[in-house]
Amino acid sequence: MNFKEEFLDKLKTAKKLVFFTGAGISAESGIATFRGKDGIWNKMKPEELANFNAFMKNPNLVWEWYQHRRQIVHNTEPNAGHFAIASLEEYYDVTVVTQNIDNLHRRAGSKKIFELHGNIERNYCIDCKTFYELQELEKTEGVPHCKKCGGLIRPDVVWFGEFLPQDQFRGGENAAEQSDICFVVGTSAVVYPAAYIPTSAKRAGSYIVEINIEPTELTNSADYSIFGKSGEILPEILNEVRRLKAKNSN
Ligand code: BJW
Ligand code: ZN
Repeated sequence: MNFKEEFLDKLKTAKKLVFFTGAGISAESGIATFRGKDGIWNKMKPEELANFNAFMKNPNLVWEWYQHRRQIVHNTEPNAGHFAIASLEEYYDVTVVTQNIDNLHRRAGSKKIFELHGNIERNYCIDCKTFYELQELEKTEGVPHCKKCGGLIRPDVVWFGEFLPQDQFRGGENAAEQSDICFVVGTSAVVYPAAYIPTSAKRAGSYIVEINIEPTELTNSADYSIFGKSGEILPEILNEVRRLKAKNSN
């Protein structure tokens, strides 16, 4: 692929990269996205399941939905896109700011990760806030209860109407503002406040590169939009970096 000259120049001088990622980066690992033509939420309305009231109304149904998604996550692997981001740490100071809850960046080897919407492996009691790793929970039919107080246990993810973990959001926003290039990968960029991150990065002077299979809300304000699958484009970027760095060292 022939990348834009301006982008190649940025890659030559950049020191700090941020990857702001969404469900699309995990699509090639077999995890369905939320929106778009193959989105899970075409079949299931997000508002009906990913909010606290839905959980209180039907905790078993919501818990089972997450159990089903955990199964999918466990049976899959990071793809070439996740691995390319982790490999770029060899050449740059790389920070991943992800909206995904699937752990695939960590499993691919990325070290600095901010998780804006939580993590599907962690859980906590809605009453006493005790945290539970998945393996600590007894295999019950439906939602498990807290060993300390009997309260309902929920996944440690951020539902609609809930605040994002402030340390993760602040950390991600800071990294984006300090980055030389902010890649926006596989996200429809419609869910706030996460979607403010690329905007903050741009305002602070970062170069915004979008990678998506189709135009999004962000396309007009991105400095460069590359249309294609992230599992193919990101390894090509890594190859380009390897060529540039090899040339520079001669
Ligand atoms: C590929 C590809 C390939 C495919 N290669 N690309 C204005 C300002 C601020 C807030 C709001 C606002 N208006 C409304 C709100 C509230 C709301 C919101 O943003 N709603 C919008 C939908 C309008 N936000 C909230 O409620 C947030 N909290 C909040 O605002 O707190 C303050 C508050 C407190 C109290 C009262 C009121 C306010 C919380 C948002 C939490 C989002 N949670 C979820 C679920 C997480 C748990 C779970 O997984 O079950 O997070 S929703 C869901 O969307 C999930 C995702 O992280 C998030 C973003 O989705 P993402 O990643 O972009 O995926 P998709 O599917 O949308 O896009 C995939 C993309 O990939 C597509 O573009 C494809 O083309 C592309 N793609 N294959 C490259 N191979
Ligand atoms: Zn409890």
